[in-house]
Amino acid sequence: MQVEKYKLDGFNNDLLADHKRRFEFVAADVANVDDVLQKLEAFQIAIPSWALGTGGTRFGRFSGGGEPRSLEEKIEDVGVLHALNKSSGAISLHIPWDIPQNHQAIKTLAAQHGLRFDAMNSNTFQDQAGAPESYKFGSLQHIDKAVRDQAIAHNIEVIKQGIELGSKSLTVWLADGSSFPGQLNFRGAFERTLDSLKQIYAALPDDWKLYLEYKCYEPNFYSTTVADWGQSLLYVTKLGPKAYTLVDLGHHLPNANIEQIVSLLLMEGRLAGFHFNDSKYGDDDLTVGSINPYQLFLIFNELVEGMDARGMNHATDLGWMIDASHNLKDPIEDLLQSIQAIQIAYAQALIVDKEALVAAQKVNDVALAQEILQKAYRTDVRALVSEASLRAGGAIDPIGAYRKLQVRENLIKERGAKTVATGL
Ligand code: LRH
Ligand code: MN
Ligand code: MN
Repeated sequence: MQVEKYKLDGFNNDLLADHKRRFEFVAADVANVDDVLQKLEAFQIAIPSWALGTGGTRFGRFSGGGEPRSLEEKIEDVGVLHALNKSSGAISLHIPWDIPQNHQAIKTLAAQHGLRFDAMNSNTFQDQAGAPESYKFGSLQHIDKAVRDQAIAHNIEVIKQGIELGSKSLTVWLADGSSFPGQLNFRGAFERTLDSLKQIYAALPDDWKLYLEYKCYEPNFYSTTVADWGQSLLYVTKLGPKAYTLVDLGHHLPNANIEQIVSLLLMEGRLAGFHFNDSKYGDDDLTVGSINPYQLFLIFNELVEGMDARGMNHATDLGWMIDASHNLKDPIEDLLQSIQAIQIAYAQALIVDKEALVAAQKVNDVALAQEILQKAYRTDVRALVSEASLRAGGAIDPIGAYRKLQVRENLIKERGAKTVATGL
């Protein structure tokens, strides 16, 4: 399934007059509009291969039709997303949910869709068929060296797969921990995990990064061996300059001040990047911006401020990825909504009057500082996001185009109504 350009152009033409009116209205109020548009165009967010099928819960999974049945079809789906919004130019693979058979062919297919391979994700939280050792009591932390060695070898294998595909980073997320007091010696678990991570780190090519993702709980319910940003930072500092802390928005205890965490990790030069999603209760993996868009804006406000302070390139110096998958929605529509929410928050952060904010902070004008942030947050920047997409060759309204062009209907025709994507 390809999004045909002439059909997309036709769709855009119908919306153009209305879009122009809305764009000019907001652009009149934005001093740095060209800069904002350029930055929005450059900003690409990777799509995880596991989000292209309908997500499930442990109580069931209700498959949608036309789900991708192979890695090739997942790449095609990300190609559809990217054709529609020109902002999804990368795919992130989870090994062994995705096992590339012919790396060159997979690379060529991705390139045909304008995609590159983002971070590779290893998986030592599920037992694999035929594997001699079990991860029931952990992987890199395991008391038994044979289990640790198997998990280390798996991570090194994932790096090798990534090298073949042109990826430049490995994301390690560990389910390791304990579910009952007394089960684990915390210090022992930390030391063994660090030792295992050191062996993986030693196999990283020079131009690669290791992203260590933290999560406060689940699947373990008493302790997690990389539970929060402090613990991740401790590991990565001990590992070396190629190791960074990855922030998944759903991996914090309720009400955590994620924007402050982001600011300090950036300050230390240890922020790897993000797994974007939203949540109300736990690691809900809901559509980005669907529950707390103000928090997302505040995070982007810290990102823009902190990256500019360090002279970083917004588009390329951190890893940007979605980690959401849903049970009820069409996965492609869900991802289009997530990308748009990220772009909105980013655009709003770009239009914050930074000089005025610094001046307000200097004189402790608390009310004014809040006004300055909220002025940006309350600006309807959707026409800026649409304009960036249009200029890059995408749709003014990606979800509208997806529906009008009947993409899902076509995918069902091609793949069948009862397909089940591989993955979580
Ligand atoms: C863990 C996690 C991690 C995994 C993904 C499937 O909750 O966020 O990033 O790789 O989910
Ligand atoms: Mn994640
Ligand atoms: Mn998660």
